[in-house]
Amino acid sequence: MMEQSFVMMKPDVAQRRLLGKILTRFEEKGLQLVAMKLLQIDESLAKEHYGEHAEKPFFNDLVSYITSSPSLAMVIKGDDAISLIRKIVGATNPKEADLGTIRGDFAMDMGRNVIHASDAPESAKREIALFFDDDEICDYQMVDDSWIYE
Ligand code: DGI
Repeated sequence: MMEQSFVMMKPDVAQRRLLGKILTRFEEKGLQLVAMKLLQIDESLAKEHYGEHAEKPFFNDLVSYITSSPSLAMVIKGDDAISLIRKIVGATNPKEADLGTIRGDFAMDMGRNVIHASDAPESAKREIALFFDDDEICDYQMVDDSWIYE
């Protein structure tokens, strides 16, 4: 099923000049970028995005990490994109993430795990709406679709 997922490269990625390298992983897989925005996330947006973790001991550190420098927010589309992107991203703890995944290859610590990706259709919908207006999401055909999908 065609799905859209919310994906966000966290502040360490721009700082470490890895934005292009990580974006390439999604493009090379055959996924389609339909929205993208570099933004400095403020405290209220960070707290809303990570609201489910408000009571966790790491919450304040998570909010200060996410607000520390610009992040790259994206909407990425493809067949079964939500679970597929979670596989490409790897486990939350980079030390447990398989090599070959983004977190497995580019990160060391849970508190610097470089990327966020929606974990379910409901969270994708909520997160996309939090970061993008409807008219910021592009609807367009890729010329290589028939070479990516059978
Ligand atoms: O969906 P994920 O980002 O893989 O994981 P999540 O929704 O459970 O947690 C959101 C973020 O919060 C995660 O990317 C890193 C941080 N986090 C989660 N569990 C811990 C944590 N940070 C620390 N320091 N310790 C944790 O146990």
